Amino acid sequence: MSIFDKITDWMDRMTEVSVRGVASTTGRRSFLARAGLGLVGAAVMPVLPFDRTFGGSGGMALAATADGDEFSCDYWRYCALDGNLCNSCGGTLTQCPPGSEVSKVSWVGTCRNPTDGKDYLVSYNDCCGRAECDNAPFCNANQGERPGYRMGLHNDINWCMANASQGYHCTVAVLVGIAE
Ligand code: ABN
Repeated sequence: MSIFDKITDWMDRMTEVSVRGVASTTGRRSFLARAGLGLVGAAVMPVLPFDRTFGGSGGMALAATADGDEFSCDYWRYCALDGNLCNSCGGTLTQCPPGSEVSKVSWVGTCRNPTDGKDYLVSYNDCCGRAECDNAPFCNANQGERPGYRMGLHNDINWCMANASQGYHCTVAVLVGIAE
C-alpha cells in the first residue's frame, strides 16, 4: 500500500468516525435544518450591506498602499492637488483631521491610476476651521488646471469659503468616480 493510499484510507476512517459521531448525537431533521441554514447564510453573505470603504470617508475604495505612496506629493491621486496633505496632519487620505470639517465645495481633478490605467475623478476638499497645518508636505500639482481668470478651472482657491469657519487646514483627495 502506497503512502498516498495510507493517507486517503486514514482520511476515510476519520471522516466516517466524525460522521457517525454527528449522526449518533443529532437528529436527522435538525442536522438538515442546520446545514440548510448554513447554506442560506453563505449565499446571502456577499449581498449584506458591509462597509466596503475600508475606513474611508466615502468615495470609491482602493487599496491605499498598493498603488503608490500616499504621503508623497507624487502619489497619482494628487495630480491636481494644491494644498497640505491631511494624512500628515492627523487625518487620512480621505478624512479631515479631528477638529476640522470638510469643505462644502471642492475642486475636482482627473487623475490616471497607474495600476489599472483608468482615469478617476478626484475631489480635493479642503479641511476647514483649524489653523493651517504647515508641517505636512505641501503639494502643488496642476494637471488640467487653468489660471485664475478661468474661475471654474482654477484650483488655487480656499475651498472653505462656503463653510461657517473658513480657516484652511489641509486637503483630502476622495475618489468620486471613473472619468469616461
Ligand atoms: N485649496 C487649498 C488652498 C487653500 C487656501 C489658499 C489656496 C489654496
